[in-house]
Amino acid sequence: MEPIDAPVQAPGGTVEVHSYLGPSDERSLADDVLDGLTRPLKELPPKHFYDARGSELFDAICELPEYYQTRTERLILETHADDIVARTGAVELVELGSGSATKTRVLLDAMAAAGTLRRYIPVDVSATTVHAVAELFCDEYDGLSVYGVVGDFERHLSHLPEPVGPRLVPFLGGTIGNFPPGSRRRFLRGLGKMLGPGGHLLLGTDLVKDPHVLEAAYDDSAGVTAQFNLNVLHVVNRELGANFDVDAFEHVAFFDREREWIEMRLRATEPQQVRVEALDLDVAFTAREELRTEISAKFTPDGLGADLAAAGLELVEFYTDPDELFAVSLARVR
Ligand code: SAH
Ligand code: AVI
Repeated sequence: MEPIDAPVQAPGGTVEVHSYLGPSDERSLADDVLDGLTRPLKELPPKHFYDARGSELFDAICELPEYYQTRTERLILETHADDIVARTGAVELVELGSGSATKTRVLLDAMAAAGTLRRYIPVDVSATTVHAVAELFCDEYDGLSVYGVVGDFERHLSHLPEPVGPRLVPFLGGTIGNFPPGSRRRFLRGLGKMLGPGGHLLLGTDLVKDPHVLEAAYDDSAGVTAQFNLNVLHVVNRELGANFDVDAFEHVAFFDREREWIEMRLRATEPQQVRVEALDLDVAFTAREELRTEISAKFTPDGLGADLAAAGLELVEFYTDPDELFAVSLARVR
């Protein structure tokens, strides 16, 4: 698709946002729904959570007492940002699944302090967050050039501009854990190709820990994660003319100890017949039948090293917090 916005000169620097989402992405939701709802274990991929409301709900999750990930990853970045910038000499950040990019400021501040900061490239399927972050950071960071990409990081990374110097690619929040293990390695291998000369990946991963702590993080007492989970049904209702009775589904989250991942599901509380008009599809749910909406893998340092090695990447530094709840890995092409 053609870019939708022309560059704009803003007080702080330049900002441009390019969108690569179009009719083929409505197709992507349609294909995922058709494929996912006709499987023996019904499933929808997590990227469809993030419409404007889903992105807001995710931001609310990040503030929850039970969701230790965000504050812990921020602490790790605050502790080591200067080291990361010194080791990489990064002049630009290409952030995958940037969302509202609150932790990214820590890196941008360290780059600004080192005098290397030139460009920020947020990449996200959520158009609202890319636009908001692009405007905000362009205003806040003097002389920063922001090149926003509204797109799918699994399909649109070939549209990125050429690096302007050493590139750092933050992929934070543990989003890599939302890939199943096989595609995770394939995706990481693909990232190696977009790092450019001297480029580094900065990968945030949640670590294996007490299952009660993990399960509480995905089933908070205020019910925000339940709302986030159920939101995907609103997305399908709105985008594909479906008639899910959202109130007749309940949120389920459990840690699969064998696979070492959290699974989120939506369970039908009673039998339900769902019509998806845009697909001319009728789907039956039996009472208590579950729809899987997300896996969120938890890592061990060894497992992470094996994934990076299998993807042709080498670990440069492994940063963690004192309680070893979360990790941020700096890696480069081997
Ligand atoms: N990096 C932020 C946000 C994490 S939430 C943080 O650490 O807090 C995951 C983000 O990835 C969301 O903003 C979501 O819209 C985005 N996302 C999920 N799947 C995506 C995909 N396939 N392509 C691009 N962005 C995606
Ligand atoms: C974005 N992603 C890594 C989050 C996670 O923890 O898997 C999404 C999320 N799902 C429930 N709570 C948060």
